[in-house]
Amino acid sequence: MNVKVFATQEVQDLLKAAANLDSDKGDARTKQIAHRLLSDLFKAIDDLDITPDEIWAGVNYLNKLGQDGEAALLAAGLGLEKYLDIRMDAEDRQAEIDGGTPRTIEGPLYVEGAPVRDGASKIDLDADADAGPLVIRGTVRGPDGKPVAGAVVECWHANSKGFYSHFDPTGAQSPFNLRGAVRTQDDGTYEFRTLMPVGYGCPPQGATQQLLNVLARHGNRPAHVHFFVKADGLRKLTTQINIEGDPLIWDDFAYATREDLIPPVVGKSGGAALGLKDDAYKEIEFNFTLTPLVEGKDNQLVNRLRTAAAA
Ligand code: MBD
Ligand code: FE
Repeated sequence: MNVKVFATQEVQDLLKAAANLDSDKGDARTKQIAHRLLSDLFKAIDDLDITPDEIWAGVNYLNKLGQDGEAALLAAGLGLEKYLDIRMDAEDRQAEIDGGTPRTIEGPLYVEGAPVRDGASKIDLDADADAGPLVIRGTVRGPDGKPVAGAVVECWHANSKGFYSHFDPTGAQSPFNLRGAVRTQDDGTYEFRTLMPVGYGCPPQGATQQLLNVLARHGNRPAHVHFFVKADGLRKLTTQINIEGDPLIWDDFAYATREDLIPPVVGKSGGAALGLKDDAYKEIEFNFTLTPLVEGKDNQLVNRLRTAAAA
C-alpha cells in the first residue's frame, strides 16, 4: 500500500474530533497534547505505511506493558527519562545555573518513607553473603561552596543480585533494605554504611525486555547508587553514582552514566569499628553541590507517582 491520507480534511477533522478541540470543555493542555501525539502517530502510520497487524501488535504490547507495571521502566530504557534530563540541563544553561552536581535519572524503583537518621545510617538490614561492605560518605555544599547542615541525603540501591527491596522478585528483602536517608551534620557531612550493589537487569519475561530483544539491545545497568539531596532554600538534586570498573558503565540501557558521577572506590580497613561485616571494606567519597532556587522556587521539581511505604 502506498496511500497518503494524513493531510485530507477527513483525517484532520477526525484528529480534531478525537481530541475534542472544537469544545471549550475539558483540560486544554491534555487536549493539546493528545491532539499532537495522535497526529504524529497518524502521520507516522502514513509515512511508514504501518500495517494493521503492526498496529494491533503495538496496542497489545501496551496492554502487556501495563499488566507488567513496566511503563516507567520502558521510559528509562527508551531514553525518554534521559531526554527530560537533557532538557533540564539545557534549561539550566540558559538560566546560567552551573556548578552543581550533575543530575541523572531517578528511575522507577524509588520508595518513599525511608527512616531519616542524623549524620550516618546503616542501611543493609538483610544479610547478603555475596556483597562486601561499602561506606559512601561525603559533604553536601551549597552554591557558595559552604557545607550545608541539615540537608537530607536519601539513597537507594540494589543488592548482590541486582534486586531492589520492595521490587525483589524473589521476595527475599525486608522493607527498606538498602534504602535510607541521612540528615547532614553541622559540617555538612553524611555517611551510609551498606553493601556493594550489583547492576540491575530488566525482568527477562517483561514487556520492556521483550521490546529490547527485538531491537537487539540488552536491558542491563551498571552497578549504581541513587540519591535525592534536599536542603531548605536550594533545589532538590536527583542523581546517581556508578561503581567504578563495572564493564557496563558506558553501556547503560537507561543512559544515566555521566563523567562526573563515577567516583573512585578505595579499599580500607577498620570496618569492624564501624559495625561493618568485615574489617576490610570499600569506601566511596562523594560530595554534592546543590543549586539555588530560581525566583524563590525549585523550578525543576519533578512530580511523578512514587511508591510509598511505612518503614
Ligand atoms: C534501575 O535500577 C534503574 O535505576 C533504572 C533507571 C531502571 C531500571 C532499574
Ligand atoms: Fe537503579
